[in-house]
Amino acid sequence: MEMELWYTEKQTPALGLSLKVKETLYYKRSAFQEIAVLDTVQCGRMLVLDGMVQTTVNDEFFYHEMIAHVPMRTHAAPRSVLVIGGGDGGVVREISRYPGVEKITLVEIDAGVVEAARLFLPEISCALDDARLEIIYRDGGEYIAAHQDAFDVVIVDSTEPVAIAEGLFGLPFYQGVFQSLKEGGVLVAQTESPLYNRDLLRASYRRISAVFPRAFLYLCPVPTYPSGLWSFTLATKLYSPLEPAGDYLPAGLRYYSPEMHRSAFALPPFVRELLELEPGLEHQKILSEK
Ligand code: AG3
Repeated sequence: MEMELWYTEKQTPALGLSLKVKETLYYKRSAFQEIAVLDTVQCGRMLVLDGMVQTTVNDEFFYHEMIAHVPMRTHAAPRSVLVIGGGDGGVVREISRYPGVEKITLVEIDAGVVEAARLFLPEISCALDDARLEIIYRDGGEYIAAHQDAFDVVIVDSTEPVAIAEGLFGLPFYQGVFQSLKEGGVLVAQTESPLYNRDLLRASYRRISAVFPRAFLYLCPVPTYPSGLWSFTLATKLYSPLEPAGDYLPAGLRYYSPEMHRSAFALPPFVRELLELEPGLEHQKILSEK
C-alpha cells in the first residue's frame, strides 16, 4: 500500500478540511508567519499561512474575481487602486485586467509571501510584474495612516484577524481607509465566514458602516475556506454597487459576471439577522427598490 500524505486545516476545533498532498514545494518561517506552498491532488498548488488555507490554484477564481471586480465595476473609472495584503498577487492580476487603471499599489507586510507565490504560484502571481504596479513591504495600517485622498479603490485582501492582520479589522484602520480614498472612493474588505466568524463579521460590518455613508455586504462561495461561504463588506462615499457605474468588463472571467455581481448582494435571512438589517436600512431599501 502506498503511503499517503495529507494536510488538514482545523477550520474549527471540531471540523477539518483535509487535502491529499503530492509534495511540499515551499516552507519558510518568516519574521511574520509560517508560509507553505503544498501541491495537492484535488486543488492543485495551495498557499497556507499560519496553518490557514489562503488560496488554491483550482478555486482561487471565486474569491479573487469577486473581491476585485465588484468594487472595480462599482466605481465609474478607477485609476488608482490600493491592495492591502494580497501578496500572492491574485487581486493584482484581476485589477491589471483594467486598461483604465494607471497605478496599482500592493502593500504586503511579508516579502516571503510574494517570494513563495512568484516561485510556485505563477497562475496567481503572473501580474506582479505589471509596469503599473508598485509593491511596498509594510504594515497596511501604517501605510494607510500616511496617505490621504490618494485612491479610487482600496481592497483589503487580508488573512484572518489574528496576529499581524488584527489591526486591519479595527475602527482606526477603516477611518484611515476613508481618509485615503478620493471622492467617489470604494472600499472592499474580506470579512470572513457568516457561519463560523459571526462576531467578527458583525463587528467589522458595524465599524465600516459607522465610518462610510454607505455599506453593503455580499457573499460568494469559496470551497476551501471555512464553511465554504465567504463575506465581503463594500463601502462607498458615493456609488451604489447595486447600480455599477463602470462600463468595462474584462473578458475571460470564470465566476464574476454582471448577474453574479447583482445576485451576490442578496442575503439569506440568517445573514440579515446577524447584521440586524431592518427595513429602512439602506442595504435593504436599495435592494427592494429594484
Ligand atoms: N485571504 C483570506 C483567507 C482566509 C482563509 N481562512 C482560513 N483558511 N481559515 C485570502 C488571500 C488570498 N489572496
